[in-house]
Amino acid sequence: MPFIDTQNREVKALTGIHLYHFWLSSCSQRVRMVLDEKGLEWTGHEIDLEKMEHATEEFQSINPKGLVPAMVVDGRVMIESIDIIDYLDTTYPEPPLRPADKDDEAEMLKWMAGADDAQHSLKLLTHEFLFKMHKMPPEALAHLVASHRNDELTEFMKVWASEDGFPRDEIDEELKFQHDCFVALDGALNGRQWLLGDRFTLADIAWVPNVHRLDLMDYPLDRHPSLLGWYARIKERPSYRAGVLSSEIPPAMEAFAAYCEQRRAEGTDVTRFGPLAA
Ligand SMILES: N[C@@H](CCC(=O)N[C@@H](CS)C(=O)NCC(=O)O)C(=O)O
Repeated sequence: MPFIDTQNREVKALTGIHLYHFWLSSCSQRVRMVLDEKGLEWTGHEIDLEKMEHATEEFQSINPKGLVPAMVVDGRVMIESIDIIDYLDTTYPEPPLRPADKDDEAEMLKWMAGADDAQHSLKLLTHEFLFKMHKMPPEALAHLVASHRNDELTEFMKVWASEDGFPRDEIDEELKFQHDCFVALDGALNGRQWLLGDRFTLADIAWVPNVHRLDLMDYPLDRHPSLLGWYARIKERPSYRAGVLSSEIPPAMEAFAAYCEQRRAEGTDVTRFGPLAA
């Protein structure tokens, strides 16, 4: 299993399952859902990305990439949400969140890798269509650049915080990427309850935070009816409530909705970009 080394003595001394996470992080949401599906006891450590707690020396000594989530099991650190949920399902097999058939399991792993590949696109669209209402102040950017060692993240933030923000063609491209993913998901879900058929699996859990995020941006999910039906079924699951909804902060959700409304009025909402504009 892909545990990584840490020199953090306090973390090495932890017992049980500990999750370093953030309420809005899609990668944290999928881990919280699996923990709930499995009925596991865990201790949460909130890493507030808005307050840049992921840029502290302490957090970077746990996850050298400075990203959430990071899970610690009996003093051993694991990062990467897809690896974490796979580990949880193999280590705590009841109830199973994978198909019994090996070919189906390979298909499930492909869907999970696809959800992970969509992370950059999801991040860019989130910053454009939800977070842009609060432009990052120069001093906050300077602090992040000075203290965070993940160059990919700091370069991304520099473009986002710049006067021009993300170039239009990049936004178009990332929306096309998400749209193509949704077309593929919609096709796979046609006539099926879950991505792998009758059994709810890690593939469904890997994807639902991404769909939820696009939903927050007011993406017209009704263009993908089978995906929309699947999303409605997942929303009924207690693990969705526990892993996604229960940690949402109402004023933040209202602010996102108001910003989407503002962009709709300005004619700059998601439906004006990429394939959605066609
Ligand atoms: N592939 C990683 C991606 C982790 C990641 O990108 N986490 C995001 C939240 S979902 C993060 O920490 N972002 C920091 C930031 O946006 O400043 C995983 O699946 O765990």
